[in-house]
Amino acid sequence: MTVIVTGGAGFIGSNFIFYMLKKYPSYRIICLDKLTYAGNLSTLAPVMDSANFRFVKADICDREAVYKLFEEEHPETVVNFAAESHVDRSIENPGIFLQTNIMGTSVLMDACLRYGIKRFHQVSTDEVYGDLPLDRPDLLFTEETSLHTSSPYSSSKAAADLLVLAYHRTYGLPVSISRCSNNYGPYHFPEKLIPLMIVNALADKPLPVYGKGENVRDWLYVEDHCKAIDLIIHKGREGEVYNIGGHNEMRNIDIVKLICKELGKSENLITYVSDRKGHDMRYAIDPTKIHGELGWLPETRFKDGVKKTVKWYLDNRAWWEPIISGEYKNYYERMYKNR
Ligand code: NAD
Ligand code: TDX
Repeated sequence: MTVIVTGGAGFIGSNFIFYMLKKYPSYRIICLDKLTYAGNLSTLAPVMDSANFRFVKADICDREAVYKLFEEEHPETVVNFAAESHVDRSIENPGIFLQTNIMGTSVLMDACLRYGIKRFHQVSTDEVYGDLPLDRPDLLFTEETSLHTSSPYSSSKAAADLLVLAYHRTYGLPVSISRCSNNYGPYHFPEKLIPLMIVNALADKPLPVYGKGENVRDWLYVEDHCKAIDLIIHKGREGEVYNIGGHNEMRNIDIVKLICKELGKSENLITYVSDRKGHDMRYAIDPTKIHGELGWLPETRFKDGVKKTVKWYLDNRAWWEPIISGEYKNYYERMYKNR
């Protein structure tokens, strides 16, 4: 089986590639990635020379490059992780989110139609459901929850989801969609909450908490997400959406305090800053469908996953130090100075 993994030089895509190469040594895995600021070729160094792995630098919006790759490789499966993924950047500059997340997805599906495919899997997000109130813990997102987006990022992901379902209904493309909650783990780009707090705390820099820090996210260790996608592409039903989440709701402020504790740093580093525009209050996934149909359950408990993640950042400074000393510095200034 040949699998194209788009966005495989990013956080979740790279973890998925490692997972797949280990679990299915007979599969051929092709990573197609544009290497934006969020893509890092050094992440893939451990597998770059594997006989059954190929890396191709290309933009999913580049029809010619995508068609050429399909012609060369004739993949059975495409898993689309490629996206602009950071909400704060989408608030600053929505255009590239629409381009990559919507147009890029349509180019990939056009290639699937043209060359034939067994499964196109779209990696989506719980953010397409909008948010839930803090005072209704009984409410969770199911696959039937209506789409109700808040940011340009989540709107672009919701648009892509609708397009994927339209290609299924109109052209019969064999698709599936997964909507996962917040991931954490190795290779997470340090613009996102957990890695940002770890690398700032290690440098004794302020830990910028948006608003009051009461917003809630449902955290899942990245490997559990990879296992869920593996199950969906092999056993999930065509045309279906599967929610993925670990019943692990945490307030941002409690996560930041936990990271301080793990690193032996003072909570005095915590600095409350002005809130994100349109900030979603709470996400919470109901994973009943994927559990019932495919037997998926999260395996890593949050307290173990956070310990593993903190240790990974301590052991892998060579991965993240070059990142935060480059263009990231300008981003950080723009986003956090005078906030
Ligand atoms: P990421 O930002 O770490 O990585 C994105 C990757 O896509 C990078 O390697 C980047 O170079 C590549 N890319 C961007 N634009 C591209 C283009 N036009 N052509 C080819 N490659 C391109 O993102 P992530 O956190 O790993 O998220 C991966 C996917 O999972 C995204 O679709 C995201 O919406 C979804 N998701 C993420 C989370 C999360 O918590 N991080 C949760 C649910 C869903
Ligand atoms: O400096 C910060 N301070 C802060 O308080 C940052 C970067 C974030 N936050 C808050 C905002 C959110 O409430 O922490 C929470 C998590 O923020 P992010 O890490 O930016 O993630 P989120 O906005 O929840 O989106 C993530 O989960 C869903 C991913 O980035 C998306 O790609 C995914 O779809």
